[in-house]
Amino acid sequence: MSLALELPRLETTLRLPAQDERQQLLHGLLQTQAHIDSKYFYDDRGCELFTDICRLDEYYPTRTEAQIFSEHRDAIAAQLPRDLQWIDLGCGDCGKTLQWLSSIKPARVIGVDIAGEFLQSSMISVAQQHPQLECVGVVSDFTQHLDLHALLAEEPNAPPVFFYPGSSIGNFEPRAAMRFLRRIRAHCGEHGRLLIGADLIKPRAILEAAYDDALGVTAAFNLNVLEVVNRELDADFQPERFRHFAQFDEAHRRIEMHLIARERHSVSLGRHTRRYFGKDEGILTEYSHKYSLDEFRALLAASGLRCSHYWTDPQDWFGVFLAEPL
Ligand code: AVI
Repeated sequence: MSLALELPRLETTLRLPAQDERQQLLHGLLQTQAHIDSKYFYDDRGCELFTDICRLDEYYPTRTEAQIFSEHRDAIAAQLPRDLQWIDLGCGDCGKTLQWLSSIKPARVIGVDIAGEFLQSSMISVAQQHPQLECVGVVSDFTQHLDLHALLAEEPNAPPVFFYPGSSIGNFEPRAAMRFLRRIRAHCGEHGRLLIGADLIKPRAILEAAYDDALGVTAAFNLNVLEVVNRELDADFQPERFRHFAQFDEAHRRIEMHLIARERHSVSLGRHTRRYFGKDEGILTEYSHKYSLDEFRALLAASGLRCSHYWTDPQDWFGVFLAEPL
């Protein structure tokens, strides 16, 4: 008898060739308002730093969402369809999914993430802990292209439940968030559901501290993106010539993260391109939108989804929303 575990199935649906990705990154850096897509935060070092952020006193979203999940897990699970396919969008180490499996008893788990090697090891770990469960990994930049129709159709009697925790939806601008939610909606059929976490609006001081912590972990996370760009574009950013800046923009109801040039200087962005930065000129690296309960339900409705239930913490700092097709 063999005790070897069969490797979980892994599919790759990355669309853009690396060269096009680099062109987009370069294009963003050459705009008047230079910007870097926040997906570039998450190299190995960036993932480690993000894990550290999630443990900071000031960064309340992770632990507040975890409290909501642990307090209401059974009530949430009771609202989900039976024999579901659980799709964890941006599953990372699948740590959050693992906490749900005994309550939801899915027919199968599909982990979706952009980081292929990491995804494979996460799916192996889920399969080891739940040997009877079918596990599929999908390597995908799902924020740009989400097409799981063929995969989900393999189990026509198992409704999909999309799991998108952590308030990652806040990293989209509202119109892009709506487009993304509509793509999820298009996979739901009649019985599919979306379980999603969103960070809620709260006093500025609490928001700004969460994105500019006293230990400087968020600053290190933000500056690390320059190391990623250096590798991607063969550029020569010197992170010490920039400083981290995070501010709540009241009008757009979002935290904006920037890297601000400490002095006037130029950076080579590969062999043929230079970009000049004036003193105090910034590179936009992230938006993190905050919603009221009503605003988030309205966003779901505008995306073709009805919020059937929601759960919050006692301070209404974070919301977990269960949505179904309208
Ligand atoms: C991943 N995302 C939900 C985080 C956020 O809060 O917007 C990323 C982050 N950026 C700085 N701190 C955390």
